[in-house]
Amino acid sequence: MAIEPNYLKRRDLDSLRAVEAAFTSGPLADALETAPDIERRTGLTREEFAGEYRAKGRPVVLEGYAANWPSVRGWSFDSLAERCGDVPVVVDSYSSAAAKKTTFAEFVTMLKESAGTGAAPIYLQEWYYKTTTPELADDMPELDIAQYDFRRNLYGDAASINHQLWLGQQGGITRLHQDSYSVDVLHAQIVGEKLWYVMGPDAELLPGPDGELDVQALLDSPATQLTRFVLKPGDVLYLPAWWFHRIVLLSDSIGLGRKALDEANLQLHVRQRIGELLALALNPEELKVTHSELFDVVMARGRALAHQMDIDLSRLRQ
Ligand SMILES: O=C(O)CCC(=O)C(=O)O
Repeated sequence: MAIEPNYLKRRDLDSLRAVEAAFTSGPLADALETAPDIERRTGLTREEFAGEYRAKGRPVVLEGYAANWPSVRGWSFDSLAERCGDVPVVVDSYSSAAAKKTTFAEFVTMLKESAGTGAAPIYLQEWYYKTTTPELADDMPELDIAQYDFRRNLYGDAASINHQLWLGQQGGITRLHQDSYSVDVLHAQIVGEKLWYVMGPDAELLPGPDGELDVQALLDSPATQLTRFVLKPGDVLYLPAWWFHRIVLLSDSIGLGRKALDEANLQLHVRQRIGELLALALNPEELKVTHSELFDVVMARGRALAHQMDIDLSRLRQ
């Protein structure tokens, strides 16, 4: 098995913990206090977005771009619990030790009961709500700036548009990662506020000569391009493919992970999808060990994709 030298890209639990530790104390944590804000724009047209940001691979926050969405105007945890209380969900799915199957109503009750108790914050991450509650999508109209998403051509509209919700409690964290399958991040903030830490796609955290992680070399490298910024309700973030991001919930928060595949990344996307499916089919036992925190998440993603593409998993040929 090849060992990934860059700790920012490793998915084993010890490496994930080492990177988290670097974010919470030491030189990286100090540098984050004064890291610059991301570029922010208001009133950007679709053409300006495409020419000034997407074509140049420049991250940007489009302030208030989704401010008129019904979800931004009207959603709360309680109103969602009324609409989809019986729906089964897996909370804390990004942690194999904490993951718990429950219902949406129970998740909201857990949030209320644990608030202020000092218990670990609860996070419903990467929720594929469309497999159970597709009507919620009506409150999150398609973004015109996301029309370039080539996944439409590959998988059809149902499988590509507005499908991941992230709902969690103040203090919840999504660890540093790059998105899978070479997709761009388009993230719309719906309720509450989130703090994002972002690094460029070529950022590297490697062990130094003493064997300890060389955080100073990460900070000194121009490739790191560290930024930190807050997303507020109605804001839409664009991060080109492979940019690293880590998220901290500043309040109870709901966000939509839109994602979009640039046609320029199509070949890589398809190779990564096929690679993942072959690894899952042919080597699941090893993956459960090497990717303990990701295995069930990847299976849930696969099930959601199959559902949305109407694929019958009991047949080899459709
Ligand atoms: O909001 C979060 O906690 C994570 C969102 C994310 O990683 C994404 O949309 O790509």
